Amino acid sequence: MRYELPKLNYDYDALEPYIDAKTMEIHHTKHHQTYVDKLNAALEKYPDLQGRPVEELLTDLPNLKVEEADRTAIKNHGGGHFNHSLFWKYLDPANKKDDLLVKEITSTFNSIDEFKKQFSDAATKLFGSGWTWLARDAKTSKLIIQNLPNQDSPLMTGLQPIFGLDVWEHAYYLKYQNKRPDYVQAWWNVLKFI
Ligand code: MN3
Repeated sequence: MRYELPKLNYDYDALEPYIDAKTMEIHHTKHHQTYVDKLNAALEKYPDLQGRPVEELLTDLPNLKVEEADRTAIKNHGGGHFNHSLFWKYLDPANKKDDLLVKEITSTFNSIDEFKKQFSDAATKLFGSGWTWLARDAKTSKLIIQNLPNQDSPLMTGLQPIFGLDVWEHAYYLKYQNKRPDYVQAWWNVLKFI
């Protein structure tokens, strides 16, 4: 089974003016497609791994019986495929507020505003390319804000991702150029969960 680019439930211009249609189209059809293609290519030698959910590959990454160069490719492109699939899902304009999550965030970070401040701060300070995540520690079930480089996923660190913000320049440069903080602030308007 080959991995496929997931369809979006909304149009590329649905997140305007916060995320522009051109960025959405390139991000989905070029960047995400490339992660999918390269993940498929990395697994060509390993038919037994091809049908596995990408979450499993990432969680199990250190134990996969693969060559080291292929492990790196699975990490980068499997991570890219998984992270972006999640990213599109929670930007769906049809999403409803998740009251339970709002409650949990409020009790962990004191208020939604304080949470947004800490998350935005982390996303703004992340050096280079990567993602800022809200994740859950499976052992303590605590919520954590986590910065990770490249296409690393919280799954690789034993955490369960809830949502993340892509701060690679390809996610915002067309509209926001070097102004990452403006993109981070705009993104809260299209995240419908909280
Ligand atoms: Mn991206």
